[in-house]
Amino acid sequence: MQKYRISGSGGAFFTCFKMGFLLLLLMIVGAVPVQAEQMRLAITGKITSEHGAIYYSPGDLSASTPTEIVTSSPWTVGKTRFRGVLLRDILKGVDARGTKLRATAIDGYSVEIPISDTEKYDVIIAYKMDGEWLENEVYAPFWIIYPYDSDKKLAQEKYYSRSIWQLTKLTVE
Ligand SMILES: Nc1nc2c(c(=O)[nH]1)N[C@H]1C(S)=C(S)[C@@H](COP(=O)(O)O)O[C@H]1N2
Ligand SMILES: [Mo]
Repeated sequence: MQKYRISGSGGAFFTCFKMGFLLLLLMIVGAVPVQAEQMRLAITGKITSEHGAIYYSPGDLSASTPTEIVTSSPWTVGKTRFRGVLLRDILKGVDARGTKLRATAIDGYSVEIPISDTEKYDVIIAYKMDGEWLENEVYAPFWIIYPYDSDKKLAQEKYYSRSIWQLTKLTVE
């Protein structure tokens, strides 16, 4: 009867262990670029860009002049401090020539935003909330915020529905 080769099976065990470790490492390394890719805002459509789109990470936007909106909202308790960049300034920066924006989020949600909103109100693309970067898998990377408390008209469904979180794409139309 053949005996089990203890050292052999031990070797197999360690090979398996090492392979598992390698696989785990590959999964982690592989996941990073995918996430980083998702964590950007692409602006496309009627803009001036050599490559058809302009990309901004939260870090990129935080280098621009910030605007803060302290407001209550349907999603937060009490007053929340949102920090971001004025949407009208971002549109000016990409030389947007259109009348509306098609905004799209990671979760598949999509909504149309008239560009006139950005002229009437200080709408921001927020990247921080109460001093913290927007949390991954909840609102990150960006969230369109209106100053809801500043005008009674803004505290309604029409503007809440335009307050798209997990925003990753704006198409100027
Ligand atoms: N990414 C994303 N943003 C979104 C939504 C959504 O499902 N996904 N819902 C929108 C709608 S329709 C409204 S009215 C408000 C409020 O959504 P809630 O009532 O589900 O919080 O968020 C808006 N922003
Ligand atoms: Mo809604």
